[in-house]
Order: sequence, then structure tokens, then C-alpha cells
Amino acid sequence: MAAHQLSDFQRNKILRVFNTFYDCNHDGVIEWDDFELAIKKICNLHSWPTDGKKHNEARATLKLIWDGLRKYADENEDEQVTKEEWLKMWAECVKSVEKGESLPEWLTKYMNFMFDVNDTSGDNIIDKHEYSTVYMSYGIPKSDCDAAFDTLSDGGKTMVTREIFARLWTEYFVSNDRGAKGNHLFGTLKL
Ligand SMILES: [Ca+2]
Ligand SMILES: [Ca+2]
Ligand SMILES: [Ca+2]
Repeated sequence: MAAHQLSDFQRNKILRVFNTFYDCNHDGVIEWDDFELAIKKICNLHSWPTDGKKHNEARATLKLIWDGLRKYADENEDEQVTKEEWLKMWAECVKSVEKGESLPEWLTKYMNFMFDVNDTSGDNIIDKHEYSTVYMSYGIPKSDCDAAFDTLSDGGKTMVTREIFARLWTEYFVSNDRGAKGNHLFGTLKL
């Protein structure tokens, strides 16, 4: 399935994740170097010491995620995932989710990893402070983080558990509905 079969809205959401969260060094491709930067960022954020248990676990998980991403997306096997390869992979993912299939395993791993990165206290709920701290570290303004969290949590009425997070995650990547709450999973969406 060609990337142009995603709507512009889906395409822009998917590219926003490429630019903001994966291509950490902003050179236009995703490589292992970007994951190294992500590990550093996440460990700094949580004050996990270098080569400590949490640091090594984060590295091991991100290595699995990178291997999965390469397997699905790196079509020409040059150890780089371009925007074109990324969009093509997502077009295929969206198509399989629409058919009722689940997301590929590496993405489920990435989703769980991001949940754990957000849930600093480890109580299996992401609260507003935890959420805003993580996304502010990716350069998203605090007011946008707070507003996005209010949307995701229905103004604090819905607990953002792992199950809710998974639903919002799938909405972000798959939904073509501009009103879907999940569109704001990574800060208020302005598309
Ligand atoms: Ca890069
Ligand atoms: Ca490639
Ligand atoms: Ca928590």
C-alpha cells in the first residue's frame, strides 16, 4: 500500500512523531544514533545513573524496538529509516488495524515503554505532572502539555491507565477523525 493512501491528517500526525520523538538529532532519518540520544534524554529526565539497572533496561528495550522498526520499515536495509519508509510502514499498519489486526509487536513494546517512561511513580497511572514533565522535555510548551492532558483525561475524570493509554495510542496513529481524543496523546495537536 502506498503512503499516499493515508489521509493528509494521518500523514501529518505520523510525520510529527518521526520529527519530534524519533529523529532526535533532526537529520531527516531515523538511525541507532537517535535511539542513543533518546536513552540519554530519558535517563536524564528520571535521573537514572549511566550503566545502572534502569539505564541498561532502557537500552535493551530500545534496542528491541530499533530491531523491530528496522525489520518492518528499513526496506533497503541501509540501517536508516527515511520518512518515506516510515510512512509506507504506517500505511500498512493502519490498514491492518482497520482490518481488526493488532499493531506489530515492536510498536506494542514501544507503547509500553512510553507508558513506563511517563509513569515515573510506577503506580500504573499517568498523572498530569508526569505527563507534562515528559513532553516538556521534548520541547512541547507546558500550557500545551497541560491542555492535552485535560483532553486525554476528560478534565481529570478518566485515569490514564495502561489500557486507556493503549486506546489513545492506537487512535493517534490510526484515526482519521479530527475529534478523536487520542490525537492529543503527544501534546495538543495543531494540524
Ligand atoms: Ca536522525
Ligand atoms: Ca532505509
Ligand atoms: Ca504515576
